[in-house]
Amino acid sequence: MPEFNQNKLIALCKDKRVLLLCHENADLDSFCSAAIMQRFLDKQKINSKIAIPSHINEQAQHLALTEKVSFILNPQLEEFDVALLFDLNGFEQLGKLRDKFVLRVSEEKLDVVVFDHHVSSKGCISYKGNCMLDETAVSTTELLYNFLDIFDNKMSFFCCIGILEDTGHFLVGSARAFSSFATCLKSSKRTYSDVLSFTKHEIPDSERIAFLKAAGRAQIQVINEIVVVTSELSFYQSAAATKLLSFGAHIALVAGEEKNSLTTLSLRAETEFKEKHNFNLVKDLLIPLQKEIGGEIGGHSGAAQWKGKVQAKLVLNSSINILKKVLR
Ligand SMILES: [Mn+2]
Repeated sequence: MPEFNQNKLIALCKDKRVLLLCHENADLDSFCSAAIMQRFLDKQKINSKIAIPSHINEQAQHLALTEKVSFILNPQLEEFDVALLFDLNGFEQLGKLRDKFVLRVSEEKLDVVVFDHHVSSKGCISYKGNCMLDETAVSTTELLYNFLDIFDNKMSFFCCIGILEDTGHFLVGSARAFSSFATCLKSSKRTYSDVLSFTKHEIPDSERIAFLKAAGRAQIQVINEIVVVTSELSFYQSAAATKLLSFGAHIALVAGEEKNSLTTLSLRAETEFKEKHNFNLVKDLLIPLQKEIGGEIGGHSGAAQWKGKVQAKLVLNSSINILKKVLR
């Protein structure tokens, strides 16, 4: 991969129409990353627009309103020369924008730079190889903190929010992540409770009921002393998988079919188990699963997702069969 750095980024964006694009259903990490980049580019006298394909999640929207960061929905791609992508490295996460985006890129009318911290088997999706991918960063905001050499108060505050959100309030972490967080919190001139207030998650009743249903439907398998739980839900698969870990599973798999018979499988692996067994949900389970039944995959070693048009039961069966081989 050719080396990409801050100077190349500035040269690429200078006097261009720059789009800062979050993934569909933009979350705090993706949105805060775009906001950090906008402030950095402002200081270089480069104008940019933050955009989201069609939906922003509740927490990111709250942050946008409170911190007065404006954004647009469904951007017109013809109006931009450069697109910087945050927290994604796959066109499938662009929602409705995907086809037009792929077209503009293939016609070489849109230069793309990717900033992402997810585990990826894709390499770089930018045709010029302009990618900043670091799967050791706990959030895309932390990746930007390492990448950019100018970081003001507000950028530091946004960095903290991305780190706290994507580590699930430090359920996962690294010495570097704690250090980045501490440094950024200090330079943000804000308090820890300010950061916490943006990452709070109110649980709606529908989600509470979904958790209880997931627990009720749980199927427990012990593979070589490793507790694997599977369950089925049409919504809230990822939150339910996290809950099943807290009930005692080492690995939790929750699958469900939504409309258009599209199935989502959310996977979680407990940190201690993962480290002891050097286990990685993407490399050890999702990549073999994709080879077997297709679909689209993404995520990290301890939290990942599969999407495709295969029945939930079949997806769970295939996953268990792969785990039986891997965990021996
Ligand atoms: Mn992220």
